[in-house]
Amino acid sequence: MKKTKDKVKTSWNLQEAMNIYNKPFNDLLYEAQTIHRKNFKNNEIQMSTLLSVKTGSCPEDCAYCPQSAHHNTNLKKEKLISIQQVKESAIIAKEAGSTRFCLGAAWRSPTDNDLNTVCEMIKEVSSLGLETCVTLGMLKDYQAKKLAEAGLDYYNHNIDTSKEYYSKIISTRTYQDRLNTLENVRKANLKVCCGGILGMGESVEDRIKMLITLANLPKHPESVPINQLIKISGTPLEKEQDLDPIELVKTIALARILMPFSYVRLSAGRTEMSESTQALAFFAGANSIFQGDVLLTAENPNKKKDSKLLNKLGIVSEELTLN
Ligand code: SAM
Ligand code: DTB
Ligand code: SF4
Repeated sequence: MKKTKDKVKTSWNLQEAMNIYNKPFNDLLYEAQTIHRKNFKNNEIQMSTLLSVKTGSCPEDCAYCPQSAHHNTNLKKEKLISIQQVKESAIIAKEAGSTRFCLGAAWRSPTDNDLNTVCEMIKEVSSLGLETCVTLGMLKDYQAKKLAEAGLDYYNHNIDTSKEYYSKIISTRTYQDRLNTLENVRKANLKVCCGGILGMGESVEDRIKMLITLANLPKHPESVPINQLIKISGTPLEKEQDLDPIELVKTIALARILMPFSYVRLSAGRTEMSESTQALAFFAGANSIFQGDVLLTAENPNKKKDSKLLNKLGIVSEELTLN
């Protein structure tokens, strides 16, 4: 039977969202799972693979990031890699079952010259029958259009946390800068991948406010990555307190309820999560992961470990449906 689409709400307020978040755990998860199975295939998740095409020496001072030039993280810095290297990695990702290939660059914003090269990379990846996503920092409107013309599917640009907590984490750009880029991406008719990081010392209210910002955008992001902070030595957040897994799962459930048709990705930080936490996150509505033993620069569970978990849970990877 064809699943019918409900109307999407983009006017959530804090009290409404808090009332959902504060429901007893089982009620919250039941509600999230009910919405999830109404809108998605019950036991499928979408797989993406990341590739860092330009690593390190980023001028921005994001407190969580190993690639910021402001922190000393022992990272091997690299110039923009070749189109051929991108193609080879994309072929491997496709063979491993990924349907989307995401290129990341440690830039505040791309130069027009670099953007031309990334456009060529996008064409190569697309020609392999993979969805494409890039994350290159801030974009001007004409740059977003150029990416769209090259055939890009998704642009990733995270708001990371609440507007109120943002300045505790990043001082070299504003929340409004982030929102402006997201607007340029939408105007270019690209799909939006936008989420944030949990476990940076923010409050539960900050997390809820972050989700409300996403859910109140004129159109919900098609993809919502929820990252758990990977505590990288040398960054200001290296000694941050561990995130409570129950809070992670509740936040995912809230994301599922507020944005019922968006893919919610259980993103960075899975190496530190138990199988049970990940299983609960999938039950709460997470239906996408990054696969491959590295994210951009940090560790991710390897294929063997992920296959073992997904087999235990009877979850299969979603096939790409071309529209
Ligand atoms: N420079 C671009 C930007 O910031 O928009 C793109 C690359 S940046 C590494 C992509 C995203 O990775 C960030 O927005 C952040 O959400 C996530 N990220 C970076 N370091 C992380 C960490 N240590 N733990 C969890 N997520 C992280
Ligand atoms: C997202 O939200 N998480 C990904 C992707 N979008 C680009 C990146 C996670 C990066 C983790 C740290 C690293 O690998 O350097
Ligand atoms: Fe640069 Fe992006 Fe890392 Fe911030 S998150 S330091 S913008 S690479």
